[in-house]
Formats: sequence, C-alpha cells, structure tokens
Amino acid sequence: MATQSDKPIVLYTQSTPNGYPISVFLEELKEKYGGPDYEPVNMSIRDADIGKVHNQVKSPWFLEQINPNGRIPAITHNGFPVFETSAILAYLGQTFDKEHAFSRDPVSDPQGYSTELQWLFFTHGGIGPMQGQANHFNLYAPEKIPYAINRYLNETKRLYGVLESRLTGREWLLDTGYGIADIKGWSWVRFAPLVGLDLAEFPNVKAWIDRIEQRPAVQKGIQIPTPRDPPAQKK
Ligand SMILES: N[C@@H](CCC(=O)N[C@@H](CS)C(=O)NCC(=O)O)C(=O)O
Repeated sequence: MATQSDKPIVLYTQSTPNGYPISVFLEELKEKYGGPDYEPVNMSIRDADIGKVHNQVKSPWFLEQINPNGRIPAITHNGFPVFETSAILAYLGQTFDKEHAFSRDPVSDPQGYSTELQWLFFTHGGIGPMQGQANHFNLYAPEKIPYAINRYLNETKRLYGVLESRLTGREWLLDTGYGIADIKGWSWVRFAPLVGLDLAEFPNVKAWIDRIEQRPAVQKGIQIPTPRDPPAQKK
C-alpha cells in the first residue's frame, strides 16, 4: 500500500543518480519558501527483494498506484502521482516555485521555458541513459564487451563535451541562473568517476558541479535517500 502521510508530498527514492535531484529540489524549495513539507520513503531497487520486501519498486502497489514503470524517483502530491525525474522537477517547479526562482514560466517566458526543457531533456534522454549503460557495461555486465563499453563511454564523453561548450562563459545552463536543468544535469555528472570519466578534461563542467555542491540545500538533499559510500574511482 502507498505510504500514508500527513505531509503534502511523499517522495519514493533511493541514493542513485536519479534519486538525488528530487530531494535536492525539495530542499531548495524549502529553503526559499519554507515548503512543501515531504516524507521520504526509501525504496529497494534490488531484484533480489522482489516479492520479499514491501517497499520494492516492482511491488504491485507501487506499480498500480505510484509508478507503472517500477522505478524511483516518484512522488505523490496530495495523492496525485508523478514519475520520471524531469516531469517531477517540472511539476514541483510549476506548483511550488511561485517566484520562478528555479524554474521558468511557460506563459510569461515561453523561450526561457523551452530552453529549460531542452537542457532537462538533454540530460534525461542523453546523459542519463548513456552514462547508465556505460556504468552497466563497465561495472556490472557478467561479460566484458569492449564494443558496448566503448560505445556508451564515448557517447557519454561526447555529451560532456556539449555541456563543456554550453558552460564556457556561463555559470549555469540557463542565462537566468541556477535551476532545475542544473539540478538534473548535476545528479548524473557527479557520478562521472564511477565510469572512469575524469572531469579534469571538462574544466567548466567541473567548476559547475563544484558550484552546485556548495549549495546548502544540495548538501541537505543528498542526505535524504539513505546515503551510500561515495562512488569508487574506476581503476
Ligand atoms: N527515466 C527515469 C529513470 C529512473 C531509473 O532508472 N531509476 C532506477 C534507479 S537510478 C531504478 O529505479 N531502477 C530500478 C529497476 O530498474 O528495477 C527517470 O528519470 O526517473
């Protein structure tokens, strides 16, 4: 059964690249506006827990009531479910970021909003899946397949090159300042060492990550999913 809470938001999460951005944005909103209050629920993403652990992402209650895709993160807002990181960030922005401190307004700033979507989608459909597959083939695949390892690693590097160009002469992905597109990109790039990607090759990306990590809300948000060891440097 879905978690019952007296808080308006329930956040189903885990300490992974897709889990962190939502608690970070919720902490940014809390710092700026004092809310919304939220209840984090740690979910298991281990296949070995399927059918054994209630809070596993493939549990029938989770698939039926929260996320038919069976993955974290997901939220409910007063019972209304939202899944997919970027959709959650956009929903929270539209619903709670009343002064548009971190997200663009589609009505008064349609081009700013489009630029924001472009960079959200760039990470959501590009860096996330490519880096995720690079992780898989480098670290977890039962067989080492050089073609797959190189293909995903090289594509991830190419995408970091695009970020590097965008961040040359810019502090944030949007000229209007830090916001949800940065939070989404940061959440993957901070795991670069896991696949052996050296950010020294991308100095503007490295400086951007460091700026984001210095924010108090980011430091708080990182602690919300049960913390794991920092990603090990690939040998
Ligand atoms: N496109 C999804 C990806 C979410 C995703 O892949 N989550 C992973 C953790 S990083 C997960 O829940 N995996 C569990 C599983 O595959 O069973 C999003 O952006 O929210």
